[in-house]
Amino acid sequence: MRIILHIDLDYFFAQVEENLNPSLKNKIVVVCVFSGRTKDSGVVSTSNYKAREYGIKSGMPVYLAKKILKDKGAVFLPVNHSLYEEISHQIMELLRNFADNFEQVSIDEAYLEITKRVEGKFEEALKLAKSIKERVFEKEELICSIGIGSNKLLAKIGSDLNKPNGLTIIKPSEVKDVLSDLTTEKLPGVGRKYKKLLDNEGIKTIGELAVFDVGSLKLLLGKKIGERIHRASLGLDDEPVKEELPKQFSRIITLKEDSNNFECVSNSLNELCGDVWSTTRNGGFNFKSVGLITVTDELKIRSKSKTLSHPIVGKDDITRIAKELLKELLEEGSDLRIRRVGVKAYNLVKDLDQRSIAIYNFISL
Ligand code: TTP
Ligand code: MG
Repeated sequence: MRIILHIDLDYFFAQVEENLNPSLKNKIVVVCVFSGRTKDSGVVSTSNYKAREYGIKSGMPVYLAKKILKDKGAVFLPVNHSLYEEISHQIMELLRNFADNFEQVSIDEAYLEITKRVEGKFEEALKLAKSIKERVFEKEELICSIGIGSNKLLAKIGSDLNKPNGLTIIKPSEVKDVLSDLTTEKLPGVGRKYKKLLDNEGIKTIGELAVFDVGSLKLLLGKKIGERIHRASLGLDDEPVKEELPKQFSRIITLKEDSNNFECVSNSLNELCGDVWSTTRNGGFNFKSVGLITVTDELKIRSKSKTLSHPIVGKDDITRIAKELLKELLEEGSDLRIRRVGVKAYNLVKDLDQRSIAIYNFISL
C-alpha cells in the first residue's frame, strides 16, 4: 500500500504579506490582481481567513470585495508574485527532502510519496507530517495544511478538510465514512460545471455519487470523466507521484537590519553560497547560472544573474559571482536598502564525472 502526503500552504499570498508586515496580522487582508484600468478594477487573488468570514473569495471582482468590506478596516494589497515565488522555492526545496518522490503541483501545493520513508505506517506518516509543519514554520513562518492517504486523491481531500493549519489522515478503513457526507465539489475533478450537472440529477454528496449508476454517470459526464469520477467517489486513484528534476537550488535569508552596505550584505553571501553549493552538489548537480535575489525594504524584488558557458566547478566561484552581482546591484540603485538576500543556482546540469570537471577547470583557467 502507498502512503501519500499532500501539502497546501494556507492563504499563501496573504500569509506572506502578513509575515512581511506583522501589523497586518489582526486585520482583514485581501491580495488583488489590479488590472490598472480603474482604481478598483481587477480580481481578488486570495485573502486571509478573516476576510473569508465575509465571503471574500479568489476570483471575486475587487470592487465587490471593497463593497462587502466597506468600513471594516480591510487592507487591499497588489500581488507581489516574484516574492511569493521565491518563498515558494524555499519551501519546495525543503519539502523535497522529506519525500521518496516529490511533485510540485502549484505555487503552494505539492505531493510527497512517503511510503518507503515511513515503512508503510500511518503512525510514522503522522510524525513526519508534524515535523514537516514545524520545519515549514521555522523556515518561513508559514502555516500549512496536510492530508495523508493511500493515494493522491485522498491526500488532497484530506489537506482541504481542516484548513487552516490542518493535519488530516484518511486511512483506508475510514475512506467511506469520511467521503460519504462531503458535497460533490470536494472531489478533485468536480468543478462548477460538473457539480451543476450532478445537482440536476439530485446528487449532492460523494456518498450519493458513489452509488449512482456508472453507465448513467458516463452518459452525463462523458465516458472517461464519468469513469474517473466514479472511481474517485469510492476513494480510488492510481495516479503516481510524478518526480521532476529540480530546476534550481536557492537560499534566501532576512538580514538583521535593512542595509545598502556592500560589506554587511556580502558577509551573508558566504554562508548562503556555501549552502547552495553543497545542496546542489549533494543533489548530484552542477550549474551554469548564479542568481542574486534581493527583497528591498519596500518589498520589491531586485535580482541579477550571470550565466557561464560551462558549469561552475568550485564553491569559491559561486561566492565570487554572487558578490560581483551584489556590487553591480548596489551601484545601480543608491537609495536601495536590502531586507532579504538570496542566492540561486540554476541551469542545472546532472553530475559531471571527474574527467569533465578537470577539462572545465582547464577551460575556465
Ligand atoms: P490556494 O492554495 O488555492 O489558496 P490559498 O493558499 O490562498 O488559500 P488556502 O489554501 O488556505 O485555501 O492558492 C494558492 C495561491 O494562488 C493563493 O494564495 C493566491 C493564488 N491564487 C490566485 O491568484 N487566484 C486564484 O483564483 C486562486 C485559487 C489562487
Ligand atoms: Mg493554499
